[in-house]
Amino acid sequence: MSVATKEPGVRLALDEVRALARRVLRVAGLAEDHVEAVAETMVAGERDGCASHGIYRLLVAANTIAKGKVVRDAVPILSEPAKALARVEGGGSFAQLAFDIGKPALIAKARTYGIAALALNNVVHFAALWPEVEALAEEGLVALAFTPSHAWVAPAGGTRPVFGTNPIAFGWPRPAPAPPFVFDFATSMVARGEIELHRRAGKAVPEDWGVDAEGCPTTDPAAILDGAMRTFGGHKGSALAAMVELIAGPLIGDWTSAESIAADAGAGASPLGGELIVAIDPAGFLGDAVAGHLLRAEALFDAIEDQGARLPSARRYAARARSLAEGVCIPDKLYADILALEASLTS
Ligand code: NDP
Ligand code: PYC
Repeated sequence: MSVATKEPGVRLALDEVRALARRVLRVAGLAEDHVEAVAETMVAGERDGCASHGIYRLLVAANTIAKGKVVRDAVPILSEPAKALARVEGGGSFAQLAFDIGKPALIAKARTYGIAALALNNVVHFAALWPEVEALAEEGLVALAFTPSHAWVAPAGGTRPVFGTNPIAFGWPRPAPAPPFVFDFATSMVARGEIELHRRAGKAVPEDWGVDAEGCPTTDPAAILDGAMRTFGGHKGSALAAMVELIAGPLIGDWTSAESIAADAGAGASPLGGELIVAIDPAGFLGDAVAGHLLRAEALFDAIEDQGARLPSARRYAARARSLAEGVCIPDKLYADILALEASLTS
């Protein structure tokens, strides 16, 4: 669905993308440990062809920093609310370093207890969730991740924003050499970042993506950004969006999307709140029989692919292979905007 990849652009090696991201985040004033963690998530997005959560997010993160809506040097604090639970208090920082700090504890607890959960609290979230569930699946764990955002999305049957774009991500470990089975999608028709990219490119969007401020269907991305997005799958996506609000909001003592956007007070910064990540060790139920049962899962994947359908993340893994070999193409306008941002922050 990306619009940006079809535009004329500048080809960069991934190391050049990484260097650019680090430079901009540094001059924006982010502490070095956050610079590295945040840059990696943007490089991963760009590498995997996820334009709405790739290097474009430099503009979003820099705006959030400039608006004073992220703590640039917060030290995330890890704690253990219960044996199988870990929590990282992010202190208002971006979520990436908080996840990096909580991940080892989550993995260890899942291996000890069979199932464990990690809450990230008080973190600013602008990123995709697949890097996190993929990393856990690479450790042999089944993983789920959820986060609310800002209230931009109307419930099915309504026209006023209540929910965030509230992504749900899932990761399943597969025998080598297959990469993990991963899906990660917003519970809105598309991520908001995709609508922002259409607005930047001056392109209309499908009519079912959202409504304008009067509640009328529109194909104008700017009107939807001022109005309300729609959930995917009608009442089903709406219920899933509500679930994400609940389990990654009140359940972990953190904000709903409505509370996050109220605190933003029109600044246009990225959402502040929580994230819930659940990890399950297949050996908890299966013991020594894990390998046999994981092979049965392979039959399911074969049955999908054998009829010409593709697995979620297949496009992403193919993009990754291409990017590792050839680098990535950054749209001219985006590249110019990032360089202009860097220059403005440096002067
Ligand atoms: P998409 O609709 O682009 O894709 C969602 C998922 O569906 C991906 O796993 C994708 O795999 C898979 N998929 C797409 N088409 C097919 C197909 N034809 N067959 C099988 N699988 C398919 O995602 P969204 O726009 O909903 O979300 C994009 C990103 O935005 C997500 O990574 C999400 O985490 C992020 N986001 C983050 C938020 C936050 O608050 N932090 C809020 C909302 C979204 P593939 O990648 O291989 O195409
Ligand atoms: O694209 O909807 C989105 C989004 C919200 C926060 C991060 N990405």
